[in-house]
Amino acid sequence: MSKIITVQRHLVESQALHPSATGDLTALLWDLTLAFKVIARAVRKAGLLDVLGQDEAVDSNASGDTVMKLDRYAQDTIYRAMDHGGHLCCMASEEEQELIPIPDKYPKGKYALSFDPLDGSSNIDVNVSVGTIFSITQRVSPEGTPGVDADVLQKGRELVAAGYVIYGSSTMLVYSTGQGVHGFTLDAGVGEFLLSHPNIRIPERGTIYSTNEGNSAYWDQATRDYVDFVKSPESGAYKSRYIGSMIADVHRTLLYGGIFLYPKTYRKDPVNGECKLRLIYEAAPMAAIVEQAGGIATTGDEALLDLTPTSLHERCPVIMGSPANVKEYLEFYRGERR
Ligand code: FBP
Repeated sequence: MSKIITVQRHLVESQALHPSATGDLTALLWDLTLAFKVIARAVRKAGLLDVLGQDEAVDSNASGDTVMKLDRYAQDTIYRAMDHGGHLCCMASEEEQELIPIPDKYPKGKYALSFDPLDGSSNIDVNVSVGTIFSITQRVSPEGTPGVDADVLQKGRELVAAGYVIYGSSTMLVYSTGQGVHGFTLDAGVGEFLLSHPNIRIPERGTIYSTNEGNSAYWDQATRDYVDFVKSPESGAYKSRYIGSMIADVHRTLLYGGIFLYPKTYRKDPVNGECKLRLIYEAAPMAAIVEQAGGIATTGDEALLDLTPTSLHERCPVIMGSPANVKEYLEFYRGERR
């Protein structure tokens, strides 16, 4: 019989590989998994509980997006699970304009937590997979003091941990602390995340491309040429798959291979263009997972993990997936192919 490895056991065993580890990061991630279980239960019962639909209490979030009740529930659940453990100096959420301080009554820890409480919120009411994305940085501000923006505004290469939870046909936690990417499936009966996908490696090449082609008229010419190429007989049999939840589209790309693109569009600003996905809450953590699994994550011009955010709600172009597919895209992007 195969070993039953809970995420807690995996965290402790991974920690043992770091002689200097104090157990703080392990305890932080441990606390987070409780929040994920509570959110998973609410998502499972979303149709029965009064958590579907728009949150009348709050009109829109930091980025002007409609806030759904389940977003708010997920936000509050993570905040309440993480504010008192003494591991964090601050938090940052896609749903909050400003940095979230740790209450005065609680100790300030050495890490900062950034998260998108419920990614894919436009899919909540139609029972399509949604998820929570998180990343952790080591603070740069003085020990014991309240955290500041700089603790969160760090390039993706500085992340000490990143991951996501997908609330789909099953609930799965996928995370990395820099020692590979590992997937755990929630056994609701036992109430434990059990190791089901150890050491995930993205396939070298895949035949699935994932993007919102509804935006294609507003893409740069190179991106349009690339997508025309993957749709052409010359490229062989590519399939188009787009769920509209980054977490679900990237999770599929991680397991099946292929490419996920949310490039810049030149709709609102024909000169500079605009981006949809957020660097801190969506792009950097997913890029950390994809790169750790052997894939490539880029803006087209540079690696996503080399971007240093200058504001909490900064957005960026996102192209990530299997190395062969992303390299092919970059050949078009750099004008080496048409
Ligand atoms: P939220 O985090 O507000 O849900 O927005 C992000 C997102 O839903 C991504 O998950 C997804 O990839 C993208 O927006 C879908 O955008 P579009 O509807 O323009 O295709």
